[in-house]
Amino acid sequence: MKLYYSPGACSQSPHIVARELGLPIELKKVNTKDKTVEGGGDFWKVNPRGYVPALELDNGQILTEGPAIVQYLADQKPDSGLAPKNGSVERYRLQEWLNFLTSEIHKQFSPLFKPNTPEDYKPIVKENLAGRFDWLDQQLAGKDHLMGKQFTVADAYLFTVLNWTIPMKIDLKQWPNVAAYVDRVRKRPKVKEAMQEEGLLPKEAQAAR
Ligand SMILES: N[C@@H](CCC(=O)N[C@@H](CS)C(=O)NCC(=O)O)C(=O)O
Repeated sequence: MKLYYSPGACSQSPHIVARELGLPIELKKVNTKDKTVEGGGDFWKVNPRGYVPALELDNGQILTEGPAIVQYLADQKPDSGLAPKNGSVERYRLQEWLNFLTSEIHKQFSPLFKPNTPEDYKPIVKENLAGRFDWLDQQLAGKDHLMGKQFTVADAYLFTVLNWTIPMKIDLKQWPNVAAYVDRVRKRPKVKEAMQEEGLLPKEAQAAR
């Protein structure tokens, strides 16, 4: 399989998941501005909507939308625990989280990254995100991960989007459970590996953590 990604973007979530599962995946780096693929290729032809992540399956089909991709990957190794069994109530709980993360966190961040967003709208965006972080902080109280002890694909997604608070200068210390969660997930060997592979974590920094 090939994963089309951009460093630090939401595609980091399926990248982490693939590594956690030990699935061999070829990484294809995309320039999301000019829609080119490193080494040659037109990304518009891979995903006509022009955004990462996109997963090329072994049969050549292209699967898009992060929440669908991470579940597909986890289902390649159903005993991994990265996604509860299909059809179980827990699986719907996972999907509840994935939908919350995609619509209420990921897409709330998006205007902060867009060059055409008016400056005076940005504080409103941050205020809306703060409200979601309040909720997350309550949900993470006394828990290692979103669904409890077990790390799931939802954690790969949440960790990825919470990292965007760094460039956006949102201090997670206001939400102690969320801050502790990010620190916990960042220490996972496969998470470190994915960040290093995307060029986000130099070797020295990795050793220091
Ligand atoms: N609905 C998509 C959204 C993906 C998305 O927002 N991708 C961003 C990076 S985080 C992107 O590639 N943006 C470039 C663009 O839209 O031109 C999903 O959940 O996978």
